[in-house]
Amino acid sequence: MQYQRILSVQDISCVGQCSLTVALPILSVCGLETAVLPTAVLSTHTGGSFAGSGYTFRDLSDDIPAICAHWKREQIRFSAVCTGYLGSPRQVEDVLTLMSDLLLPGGARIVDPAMADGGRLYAGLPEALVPAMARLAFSADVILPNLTEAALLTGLPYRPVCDEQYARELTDALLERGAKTIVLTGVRRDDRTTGVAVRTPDALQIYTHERVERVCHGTGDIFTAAFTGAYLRGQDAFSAARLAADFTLECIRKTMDDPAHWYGVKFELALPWLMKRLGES
Ligand code: PXL
Repeated sequence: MQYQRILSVQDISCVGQCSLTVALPILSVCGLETAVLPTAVLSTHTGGSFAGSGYTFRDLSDDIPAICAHWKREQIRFSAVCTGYLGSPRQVEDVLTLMSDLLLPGGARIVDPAMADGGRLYAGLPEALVPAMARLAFSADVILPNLTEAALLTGLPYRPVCDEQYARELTDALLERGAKTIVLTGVRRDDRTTGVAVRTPDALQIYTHERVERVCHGTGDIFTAAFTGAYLRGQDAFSAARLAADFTLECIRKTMDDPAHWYGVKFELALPWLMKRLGES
């Protein structure tokens, strides 16, 4: 594998095992040099009991253009840009600009439109983020929406249970709007299983695996980081999605015995598993 430098663009939630604090270690384990562009610094993430708890939020939007201009002057370039939680339409515009300025020719644009779950936008995010995120998503090479985000990006109704038919409807609508490769998470055919659908114009493939009965924060970010690592190491999208789903499940398993650990998953304990699986592929 060629050594690659990639850029992860999302917030730092200082406590909460999500966004940059999970992406950086996971991408490093995957053998990728990972630069970061923090979009905001929060004391915690905004999910679960943290919503309405008085978390701090320092918006770093004013710093982003100057950071990117410095990199541009220094001819720092990236073989991929991977984005997650963004706080405003303005940040989305800045990400579109940095992708055209700082990506190497042929560089990958990987977008997790991390803005919603369970049928609702995350606490504190403006409605105007949705059309902005749609512009970013439909310019990307790979997008990784959950069901809520896919529904918001297409305007189709959100349904919490996703059979193959609904996965096809959502991904058809995403393809029509310009998506290229779609990795749709939360594809749940029954109560015991869940899975991930990988859709290209040519095919729809679904990987189904055991469903663990536990609400887990940050698992979308963990899935996206593991997918990105495996994909940039040369795995095809379906193999990378399968590996990322297995890794995410492993992270949840490592947390199951500790109900007090509600705000994230103990992904650190599963990093050796990830390294081993990557070594085998
Ligand atoms: O895990 C997604 C995420 C990332 N960043 C922040 C969040 C969330 C989800 O709630 O609040 C700040």
